[in-house]
Amino acid sequence: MNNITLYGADYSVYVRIARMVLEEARVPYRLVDVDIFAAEKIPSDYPDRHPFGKIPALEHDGFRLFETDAIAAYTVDLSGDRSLIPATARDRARTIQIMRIMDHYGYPSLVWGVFVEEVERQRTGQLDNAKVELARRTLTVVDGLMGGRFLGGEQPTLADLWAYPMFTYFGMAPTGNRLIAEFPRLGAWKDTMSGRPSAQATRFPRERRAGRVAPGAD
Ligand SMILES: N[C@@H](CCC(=O)N[C@@H](CS)C(=O)NCC(=O)O)C(=O)O
Repeated sequence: MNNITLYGADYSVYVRIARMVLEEARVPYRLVDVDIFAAEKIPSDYPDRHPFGKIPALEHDGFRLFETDAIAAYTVDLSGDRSLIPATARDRARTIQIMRIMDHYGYPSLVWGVFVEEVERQRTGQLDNAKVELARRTLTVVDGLMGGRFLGGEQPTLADLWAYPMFTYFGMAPTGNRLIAEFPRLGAWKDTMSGRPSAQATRFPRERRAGRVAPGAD
């Protein structure tokens, strides 16, 4: 099982989701850096791995796969540990529902509408109100669906691994941080998730930089 390669960048939300699944499932892998936003650095064969030009992509013994969902399902099957996927029909459906909410409503609003605008592009005060409202609605709905200490119940599931990287970027933006504070259960969940080894092993470069002690500081 130790010849799994994941292609992608350590700053990417979807690469981090795939990595957190691999880490939680204890499936060894190596990460090959593909910086999808730096055209000159993308390997010439990458379009064969991902014809839609996104990250991540995976290769295992010559078997190639892309789409984070498919990578997650394959990882769970390889590991033989199905605890990331709830056993009952309703819990499983809820988990999938939260994953798709994060894909379709959370990613465009939390990550692109708030984090990228406010932190990467420094457009504080110029956010698209519709995106901020979509982010607030995403939090309201996920908070309402939350099944216990974790999003899908009392154990971590794929829903947590989908949402956590998006919430991490969102929480780095002042607007995101303020919005999360309106939902104490989600705030507590995010803190719980941040302590998991899978989250620590896959921290975004921005988190690693923020955690570094400035020279001269004690
Ligand atoms: N549906 C894809 C989405 C992956 C995705 O959007 N990846 C982003 C990085 S987080 C990307 O590659 N963006 C490059 C682009 O849109 O040009 C999946 O589930 O893997």
